[in-house]
Amino acid sequence: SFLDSYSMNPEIQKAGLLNKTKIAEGGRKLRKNWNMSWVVLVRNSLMFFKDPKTQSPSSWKPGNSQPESSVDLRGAQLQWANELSSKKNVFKLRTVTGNEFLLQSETDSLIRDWYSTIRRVIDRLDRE
Ligand code: I3S
Repeated sequence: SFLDSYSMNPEIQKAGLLNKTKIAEGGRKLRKNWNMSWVVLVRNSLMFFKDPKTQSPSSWKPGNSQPESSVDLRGAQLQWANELSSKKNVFKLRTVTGNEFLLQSETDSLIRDWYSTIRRVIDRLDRE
């Protein structure tokens, strides 16, 4: 299962299910399309995988599954963005290349944990 590979992979700093939509690509605005995504933080990257619940269980093999997309956190900007959605608990992540994502959870503590974890990675990279 995903959790097995999570506990067996010491490079994974954090992983969990979040609601995600990409709202810009290279600075160009995109139409919102919210989907649940497995978000995995490994070193300096945030990786997005398809929600295993939307796949057949047999097709979900994290060891060999490719992320849908991956975000380099170096130079990224992070901010709470509740004004950008009718949903609660939304933050925006913007990469140096102008890709923008909204991430959201109904669970306050969970989204705050993600925010502060990503914040720490970005701040550490800024100091390097
Ligand atoms: O900010 P927007 O454009 O009002 O976002 C909503 C729309 O993208 C909507 O899709 P359609 O325009 O295809 O109907 C989505 O279903 C909503 O979820 C979006 O708003 P929220 O407030 O959920 O981010």
